[in-house]
Amino acid sequence: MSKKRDPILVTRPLLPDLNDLMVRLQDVWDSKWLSNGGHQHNTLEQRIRERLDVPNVSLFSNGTIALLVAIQSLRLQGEVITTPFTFPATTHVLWWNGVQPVFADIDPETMTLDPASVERVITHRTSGILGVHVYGIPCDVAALGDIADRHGLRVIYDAAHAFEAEIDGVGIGNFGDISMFSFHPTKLFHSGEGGCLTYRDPNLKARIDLLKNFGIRNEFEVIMPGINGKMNELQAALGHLVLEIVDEERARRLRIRQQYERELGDLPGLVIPKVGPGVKDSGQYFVIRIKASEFGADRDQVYDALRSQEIFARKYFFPLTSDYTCYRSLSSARPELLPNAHMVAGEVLCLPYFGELTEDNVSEICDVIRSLARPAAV
Ligand code: T4K
Repeated sequence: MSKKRDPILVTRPLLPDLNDLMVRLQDVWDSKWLSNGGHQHNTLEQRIRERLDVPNVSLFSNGTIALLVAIQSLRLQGEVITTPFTFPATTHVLWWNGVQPVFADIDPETMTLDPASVERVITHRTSGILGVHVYGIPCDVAALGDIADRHGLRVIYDAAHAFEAEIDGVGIGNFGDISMFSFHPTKLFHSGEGGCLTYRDPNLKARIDLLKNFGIRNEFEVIMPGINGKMNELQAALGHLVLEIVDEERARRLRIRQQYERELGDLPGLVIPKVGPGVKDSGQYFVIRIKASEFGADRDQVYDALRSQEIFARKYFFPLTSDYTCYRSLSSARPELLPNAHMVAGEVLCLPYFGELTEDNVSEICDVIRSLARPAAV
């Protein structure tokens, strides 16, 4: 009897050889230096700066704290315009900074902030725009930059999904005032937990690095109300090793993407979003959109059918953050103001996407999905 396969999860972390990690950890042990800007941290920061092709980087213990510090470092106040189609962290960091999130709608194709919708909700209290390059699909950085210039606003990008994405050959971390990348284990590049900020203004480096270390200038001076956001040496040691195998993993994922596209691309009502011309795909997610009336089943039915076969796709990002109990009383959270975001959140499904998936795994996933499509399309 053939052995039952393991459940298929949406992702699995990229793991380097454990022996290589032991070698790095031996160095950490010998140094007796575990955090607060050690050798592993400092050298990883330099390597990430080169890989992302950005002028300045600060590493963090996770992406959420990094984003929290980004908002604090620019002293954003009042209201910040943001997308509801995201992970909770994006909206929560505004609240933790005492800033009111103001939701704008998304573009129905790119699923990122719609610049026209952003412009409509600007008030005299608006201090910034917080966009998300969701699934590594870039925001309309030119239009958002233009709006920011005309209204004197700062722009922060949540680039949690966009490690090494590029727009026309330019690293995506170069747009806006600050960008945040997440290095959580569910991310293509990770350091166990971790994240970073990238920014063009070199003057921000000192402030950001103080903010992530309690605002401590020296033994006797604390000059601002900072927090503890430091990446430690164990995280950084792992990050060094994962960085070496990211390219191979991305190549494996892009092959898996091609197989998905071959096996699902002809189904009416099943849309496979793409990053757009001139954009380098980060390889973070493989997402489909189910247009129920054309496809013959809705997204939830597809999710449930996969689940019944122990295939755990995820509905990233449903529900919208504007629908959370803590935000839904905000006037900008009214569903009638966010029609595209509601439509998209009801259609998206992230399929399993990581290099260890076999061709048979992908075919099995596609067969389940095809079995739900309207008979004429099969
Ligand atoms: N902004 C955006 C747009 C984000 O998407 C995120 C994080 C952030 C900000 C915040 O960045 P961080 O502070 O996290 O650096 C996961 C991740 O925890 C989260 O980092 C990520 N976005 C989000 C999209 O996905 P959950 O709640 O879905 O995680 P969980 O535990 O359900 O895991 C997802 C799958 O990964 C499971 O099928 C199991 C698998 N997995 C997970 C872990 C942690 C593993 O195989 N191994 C593991 O170690 O949030």
